[in-house]
Amino acid sequence: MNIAQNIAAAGLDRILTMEVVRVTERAAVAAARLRGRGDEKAADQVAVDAMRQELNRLAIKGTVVIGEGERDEAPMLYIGEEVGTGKGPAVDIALDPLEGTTICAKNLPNALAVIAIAEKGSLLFAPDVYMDKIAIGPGYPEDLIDIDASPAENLANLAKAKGVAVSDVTACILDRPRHARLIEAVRATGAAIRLIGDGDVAGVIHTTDPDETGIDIYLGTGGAPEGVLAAAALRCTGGQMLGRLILDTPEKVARAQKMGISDPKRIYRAQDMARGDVLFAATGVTDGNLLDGVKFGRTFVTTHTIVLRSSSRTVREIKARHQDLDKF
Ligand code: VTB
Repeated sequence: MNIAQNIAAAGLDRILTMEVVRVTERAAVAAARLRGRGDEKAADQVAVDAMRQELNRLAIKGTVVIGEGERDEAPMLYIGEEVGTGKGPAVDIALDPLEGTTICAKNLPNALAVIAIAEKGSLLFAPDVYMDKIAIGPGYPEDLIDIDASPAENLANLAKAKGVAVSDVTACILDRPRHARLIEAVRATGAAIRLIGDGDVAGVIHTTDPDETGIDIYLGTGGAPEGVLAAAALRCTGGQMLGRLILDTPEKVARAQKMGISDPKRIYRAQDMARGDVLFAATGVTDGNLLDGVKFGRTFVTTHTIVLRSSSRTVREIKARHQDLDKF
């Protein structure tokens, strides 16, 4: 085999791992210009435009499978949109140009520009419904978490495996009225909770580095598209995640069925939501626990990106100083 064949046999083109950084960088810079302006829609729109432009420069034959919405509701980066130059490997793409539009509008921590690229047919085609999620970082025995177990059981098992008291464990949960009982149950165990306003992709990723982020476990219900993005990241870093779509009306069951989901109660593991070789990149828009936000200097712009690849499990952090400001 020559080098090109070797690379092809190894899954996605290695060069893509580096190229993809520009896509999230560009979206993050665009969104960051509108940080703290109170206008979620405008921030999202500029991030979408920027991400799409940069994505269309990539040498891929890409199809958006998780995007801004259905074709009739999202003019750009809609589900099914073909992206890239069309000359290159056929890949599936899950993206969120601005994960945490409200966070960005309020200039709070952990807004991200996010993308996952996988071999064709290997990302879960998830409808835009809620997903029940539970996730922990790497280094724990398989099947330590159980989506049907009580929070007390999951927290006790996690604490035991980590070798600490339950009161030394921190759970990340979206601050929503629907989580009132979950929050109460977690607090009853003595564990701490980090409540987040939005951004559960970041919330799940934070479990992969508890020493840095202070978060051991993610619990609760968030968007299914965000679930697939988070699963893609976990496939690359290690860690465990379980997700179950909440298909609580016949209409949602039918929508899911149309997307190829025959078992509405199926529990997906990270490796079921993002199979095969997966690339994941996220650039910080606002400062966060793992990534710094975009910084606008007098003569350059600084971005901070994490790039992950499942086949090699390499975690790259790329801090870029952009001196050519015209490119944004
Ligand atoms: C989460 C969060 C997102 O949606 O998935 C959440 O990660 C779920 O929906 O940032 P609700 O807001 O209805 O709870 C976001 O907040 C926005 O996409």
